[in-house]
Amino acid sequence: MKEFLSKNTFHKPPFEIWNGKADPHDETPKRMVVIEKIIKQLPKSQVVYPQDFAPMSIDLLKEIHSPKYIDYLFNLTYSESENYRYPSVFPHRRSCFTEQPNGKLGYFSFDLYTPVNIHLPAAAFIAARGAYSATLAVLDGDKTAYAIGRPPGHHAGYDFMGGYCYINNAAVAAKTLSRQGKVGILDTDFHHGNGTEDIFRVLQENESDPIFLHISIHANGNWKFPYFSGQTTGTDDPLWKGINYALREGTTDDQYDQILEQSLERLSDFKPDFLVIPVGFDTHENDPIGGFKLTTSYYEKMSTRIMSLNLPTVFIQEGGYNLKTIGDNITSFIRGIENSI
Ligand code: SP5
Ligand code: ZN
Repeated sequence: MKEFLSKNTFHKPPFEIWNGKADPHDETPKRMVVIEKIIKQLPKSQVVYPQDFAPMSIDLLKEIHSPKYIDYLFNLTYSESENYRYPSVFPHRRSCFTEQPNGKLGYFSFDLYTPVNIHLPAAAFIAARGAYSATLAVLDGDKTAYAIGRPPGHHAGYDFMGGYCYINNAAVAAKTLSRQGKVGILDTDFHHGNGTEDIFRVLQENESDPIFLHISIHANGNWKFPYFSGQTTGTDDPLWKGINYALREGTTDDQYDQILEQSLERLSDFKPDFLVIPVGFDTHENDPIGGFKLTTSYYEKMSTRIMSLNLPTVFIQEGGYNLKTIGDNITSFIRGIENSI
């Protein structure tokens, strides 16, 4: 399998603000440096670097994000410096727009974890091109491809950034695949894929026969970030809104596996032509910001189950923050993929 690797080591947010204080930022360049070392040694891996990524038009991004948001993001190259800017004030529910730079960032963001600087647009664009290139590989006939990059994407919504995410890489993949068929998206990151859900709700509002189905399995919002979304959906809820499974603290391999099986059944009922899988290893038992109890060997089972749907599949890297275990976890996950091709 080809792995499209975007390390973007120049994107280094110095801290995230938690409870009014600066904490070390968990989404570090080291994550991809560790992963690179590991995947280069895997027998069937073919690592593809940004210089060999396909060219991608910014217009594609305006099909999944609002043009106003994308213009804001790419103009940061002209308005910002090397210093990262953090929002301090957010619009409440009856707000207007502002051109003031701190206000504008607050308008397009939802947290204090996702700062911007002059280089941010380039980093986010390269990661999105990794997702696009992986998608083209699958459209060209590869059974699977894996965009392993940062910054991640699944918290970036139609017109907002947050949760370390700026451009929704999974939505880039899904939108591109939809040229040739229906797309099922199954998000296995620890956190709710609120950005991806938002994008496909906007694109498919009230659509009785949607071509995208978004399913997310994640930590309950009453316990973990991003709090304001992702409660378990009812069986009568319309498909265009997506499906959510909100799980509790301490979820084990077996408990997760049951939910995964249910999700795959729902996906298979939808009869997709392609799958997009945003993957996070922050579900691991030793993740510093997680709280599930998944084991390293479970990731092989997880990817084997996903591959059992026997569909062309694009995997997209999202979270996973334990630098000591992320290498073993991705190795286990890729083993399940390679053994199923
Ligand atoms: C892609 C992804 O996994 N984004 C997750 C962003 C959630 N970040 C939550 C950070 C929680 C605050 N940190 C508390 C650390 C205490 N030292
Ligand atoms: Zn996550």
